[in-house]
Amino acid sequence: MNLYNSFAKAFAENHDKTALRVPERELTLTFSELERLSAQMANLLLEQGLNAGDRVAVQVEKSPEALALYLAVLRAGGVYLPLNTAYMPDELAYFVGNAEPGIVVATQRQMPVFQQIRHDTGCVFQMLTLEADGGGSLTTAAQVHAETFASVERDDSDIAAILYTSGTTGRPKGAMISHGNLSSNARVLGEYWGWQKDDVLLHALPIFHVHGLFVACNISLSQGTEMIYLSRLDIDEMIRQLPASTVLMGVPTFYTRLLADPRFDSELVKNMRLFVSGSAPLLEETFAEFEARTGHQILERYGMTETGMNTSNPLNGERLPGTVGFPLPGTSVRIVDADGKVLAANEVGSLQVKGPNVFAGYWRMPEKTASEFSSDGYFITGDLGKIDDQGYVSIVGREKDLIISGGYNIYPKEVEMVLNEIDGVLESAVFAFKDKDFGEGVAAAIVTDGSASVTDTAIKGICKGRLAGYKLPRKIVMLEELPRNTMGKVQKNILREKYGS
Ligand code: MCA
Ligand code: AMP
Repeated sequence: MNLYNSFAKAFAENHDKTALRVPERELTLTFSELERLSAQMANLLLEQGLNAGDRVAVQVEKSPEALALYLAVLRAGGVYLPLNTAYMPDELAYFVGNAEPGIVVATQRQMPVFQQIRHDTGCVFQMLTLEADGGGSLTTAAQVHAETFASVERDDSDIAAILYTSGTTGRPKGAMISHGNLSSNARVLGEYWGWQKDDVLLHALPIFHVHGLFVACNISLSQGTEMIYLSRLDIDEMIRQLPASTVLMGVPTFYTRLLADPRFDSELVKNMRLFVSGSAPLLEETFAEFEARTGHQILERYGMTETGMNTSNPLNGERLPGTVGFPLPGTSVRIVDADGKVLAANEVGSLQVKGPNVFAGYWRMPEKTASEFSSDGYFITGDLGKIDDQGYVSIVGREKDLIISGGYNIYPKEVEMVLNEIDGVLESAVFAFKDKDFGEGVAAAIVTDGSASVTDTAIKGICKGRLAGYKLPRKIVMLEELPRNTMGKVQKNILREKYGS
């Protein structure tokens, strides 16, 4: 069924309860207000010509209205396509050209960019604006519409959202995520993490990725519980709000930044029930320091855009640092060797998953989809893992060439493609360096033709206009040549060893 219907049930039971508290705007929104606002927006989307299955691309700041828009798209039977606010025009042009949305919602500032994209791609779409303060043509036009809306019928297998993830080829793929994927994952996580009626989630993640939207918001919405909704990670605000919260979800950077603040102590978190970490590896030292400071063990879980959440450390049993816990109920996880043979406990191999959480495939890429599934229907995650004899899963590395910085994924190929186009750059290799704040950062080794104009600053300046901020190389090393093996393949492990710390 339509994912929204599982939220609607919780909304009906919690009509007058606070759904969102937004300290920065001194605003609260009840579940009935959220329902009415999303109904008005859903009516507007239909008036704008949205048909079931049409994509609605959204590049907006985090706001309660942005969350209502997500609900409106679900209710209207559309496909929600959230876009990171950091994406630059070239990146956006690819997503829009590929997904062909019927409607684009963005800030007024971005309108010229989308107008240009409409012109260049020939893609026909309506445009609406939404600002961080909730203003814009979307909310103004929605106001005149009815406050009720009967959700468009959708099956579990119908697509609710497309989220772009990049790839080793540098060409992003749209992961098609179904209503069934999202409702099953939200239900399983709510149960596994012992969600309670009076839980209050402190929400400081962006809502254009799986973690902030499909884990954090979907659980709270389907359980009818309150969110303290911050526009971004602001440690001062978080410290003000922690005493009123019971659950926090974050990437490891959230926890290292909290620990760096002397005000963060056990007294501040005495109301807290659960701290969840994911999207990137949590260092064992962070787990230990956190426990020593607060008495709480961070619960680490593991997921992917294509699969939602796959595994989690237990709520009540032992949370083992350095592991991502057990497969979630209904999800099967296995470790296989290069021939697809299932490996014994503690052996390291390719991690594969199967279950109702696993996505429907890549948008308009049937061959790519087929190549990422085993013949018996397991999704090949590209992560290297092992399962110990108690069943705890650990992620020990990656088969894919991927950098994860502060929870954002960067595929080196995307950055190399931009670097290689710069006049005077002969070749480049992008790799991770260790970063205290973000876990990993983007480094680039560059071979130039010797021109004086190809400086560190010039390269960074050119990249800035072409790539989202978090993808920019922050460390550049100029080399005479790249280290290669006898097959001619660049040895990134050597670059990481020499320049990666
Ligand atoms: C911001 N900057 C970054 C990052 N974020 N650089 C590298 N890595 C980053 N993650 C840069 C900006 O471009 C800017 O550069 C400068 O840092 C300050 O930007 P600002 O926005 O103020 O940064 P911040 O507020 O300190 O943000 C850091 C952050 C944020 C809180 C760690 O990146 C964040 O919220 N990350 C969470 C990402 C996330 O939700 N991932 C889940 C993906 P300049 O100064 O040069 O302009 S879903 C997923 O992975 C799976 C499914 C899963 O398992 O969850
Ligand atoms: P994304 O493409 O943003 O969905 O990122 C998914 C990838 O993030 C996974 O394939 C893993 O490599 C990584 N990841 C997510 N959670 C964890 C975790 N708890 N520990 C280690 N890696 C993780």
